[in-house]
Amino acid sequence: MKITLVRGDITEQDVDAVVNAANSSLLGGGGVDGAIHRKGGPDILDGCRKLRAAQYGGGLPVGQAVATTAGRLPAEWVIHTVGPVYSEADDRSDQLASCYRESLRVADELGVESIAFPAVSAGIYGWPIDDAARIAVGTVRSTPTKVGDARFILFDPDAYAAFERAV
Ligand code: AR6
Repeated sequence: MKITLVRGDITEQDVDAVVNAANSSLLGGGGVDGAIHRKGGPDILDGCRKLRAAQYGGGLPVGQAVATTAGRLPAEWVIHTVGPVYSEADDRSDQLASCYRESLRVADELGVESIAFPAVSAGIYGWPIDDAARIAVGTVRSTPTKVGDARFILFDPDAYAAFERAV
């Protein structure tokens, strides 16, 4: 698998699937989630509502991933995953790693060749960026998948630098 780091906005990536750093409600929020719903338009929220009604009445659990279509985004699919809120007292690294593993599992089910990830949990959910980057890169590298092209899309220079160190 080829792993690439990109400075930029995940909503502009021309890949088969973009990963959304969502919350359990799947009904939108700030950060990456807000940007994806704003740019992608109402089809994405429609898909999320249907998933809630059909399968996830109680919300999507932390560490899991599900897909909807991508509306007006250049991508074909949005894979929504719910990162853990960072806690100093409680090591939630396995849950964060699971976000990347489960996103790749869903990508394989969809036959996705290229995927773009944000730094899940590293914004509003407060995960320290170096640790978030290490878990992200390590998990994507070590997960068996048919996805051949994985990109990490880093919004700010600090995040980009942390991912460079992790790679
Ligand atoms: N493209 C790429 N990266 C971005 C973009 C963008 N357009 N916007 C922000 N980032 P966050 P989380 C970076 O907060 O920590 C939402 O309300 C950002 O700088 O989007 O998992 C959800 O609904 C940071 O490095 O996700 C949840 O409630 C990284 O993406 C909650 O936030 C992730 O930041 C999830 O929080």
